[in-house]
Amino acid sequence: MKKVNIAVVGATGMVGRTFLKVLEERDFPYNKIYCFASKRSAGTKVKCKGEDIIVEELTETSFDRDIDIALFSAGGTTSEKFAPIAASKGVIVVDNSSHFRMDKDVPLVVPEVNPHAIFEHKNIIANPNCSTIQAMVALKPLQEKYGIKRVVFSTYQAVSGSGVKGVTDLENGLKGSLETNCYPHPIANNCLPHIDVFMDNGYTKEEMKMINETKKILGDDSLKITATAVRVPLYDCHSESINVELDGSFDIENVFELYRDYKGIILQDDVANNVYPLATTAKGTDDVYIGRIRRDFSLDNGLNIWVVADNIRKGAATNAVQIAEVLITR
Ligand code: 25A
Ligand code: L14
Repeated sequence: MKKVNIAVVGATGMVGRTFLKVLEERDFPYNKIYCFASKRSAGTKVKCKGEDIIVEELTETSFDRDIDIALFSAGGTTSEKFAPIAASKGVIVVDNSSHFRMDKDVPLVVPEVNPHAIFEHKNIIANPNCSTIQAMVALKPLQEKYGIKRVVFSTYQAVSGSGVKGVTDLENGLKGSLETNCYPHPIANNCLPHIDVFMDNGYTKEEMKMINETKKILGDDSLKITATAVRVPLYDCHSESINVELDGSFDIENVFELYRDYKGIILQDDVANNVYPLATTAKGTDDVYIGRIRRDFSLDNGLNIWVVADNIRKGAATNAVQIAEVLITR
C-alpha cells in the first residue's frame, strides 16, 4: 500500500474521533495527518498513532496543502460547502454525510458489496447511512445467490446515531429527567418511530434514505422496499429485522452456509443455546452480525434475518476508512 497524507474533517465529533481510532487500529499507512473541525474546537488536541494533533479550524484554504484523502463527518451543511472545495484541489473526499449520496456522479460504497464503484469517483465518494451499510452487507450474498424481489426493513437504532445530543438525552432521561434537547419526546423508556424529519409521503427521511440508498448500492432500481426506522433507548449499535422475498426457491441450510463464509459477516445463530446477535456483542467491532435466520412461511421464497452492527464503526468510521484503504491499493 502506498503512503498518503490524510485529513479528518469533524475530528472532534463522535464519528471523527472514531476515524482516528480506526486509522490507528488498522495501521492505515499515512505520512501526515491533518485534523479539522469548527472554530469552537480549533486548538484542541486529538491523538492518532501516539501523535498529538492540534485541531485546526476548517476554512476555504485548508486544502491548499499536500492532502491526498479527506474523511469528512461534520454534517451535511459542512460537506456541501467544503467537499467540493477539497475535490477541486485534487483531494479525494470520503464523505459521511447524506448530502452527496444520491448524486449520480458520486459513488455510494460499502467495500464488501460494491467496491468496483469506488474508482468511478470524481473526487467525492459517499459513505452510506449507518442502517443501510449493515443491511447491504447482509443482503449482498442473498442477491448474488438467489436474487432479491422485495425487502421490508424494521430498525432499532441507538442514540449515538444522533451524535452527542442524542446520547445526552438518554443519559438525562435515565436519571429521570423528562426534558429533551435532541428528540421530540423522552427516549428513556420509549421507542420513537421517528428518525430524521418527516416527509410529505408519511415516511421519515431516514426510512427514505434506506430505501433509495439500497437501490443505488445493489444496482437495482426495480427492487421493492419499505422501511420503518425506530429509535430505541440504547447507546450504541443498530439492530434490524430484515424480511426478504427472494427471486427463487432456497434451502435454509444453504443460507446458513452462505453467511458462515462471507467476508465481514459473523454468523451467530444457535437458538437452542440462546445465541443470536446482540448490541453488546457488536459494540466496538467492525463486523456485521447475522442470526435468527428462518423461513417466512407467509409467502413463497420468504426469509427473515436479524442484523446488528456498531453504527459508529461499521456504520460510519470503519466503512469510510475501508474505502480509503481500497483507494490506496491502486
Ligand atoms: O447532516 P448530517 O449528515 O445528517 O449530519 C449531522 C450530524 O450527524 C452526525 C455528525 O455529528 C453531524 O454533525 N453524524 C453524521 N453522520 C453520522 C453517522 N453516520 C453522524 N453521527 C453518527 N453516525 P458528530 O457529533 O459526529 O460530529 C460533529 C463534528 O462536526 C464538526 N463540525 C460541525 N460543524 C462544523 C464542523 N467542523 C468544521 N466546520 C463546521 N462548520 C464538529 O466539530 C464535530 O467534530 P465541533 O468543534 O463543532 O464540535 C466539537 C465538540 O462539540 C460537540 N458539539 C457539537 N455541537 C454541540 C456540541 N456540544 C454541545 N452543544 C452543541 N450544540 C461535538 O460533538 C464535539 O464533541
Ligand atoms: O444519514 O440519527 O448518515 O441515527 C446517520 C445518523 C442519519 C440519522 C445519516 C441517526 C444520519 C442517523
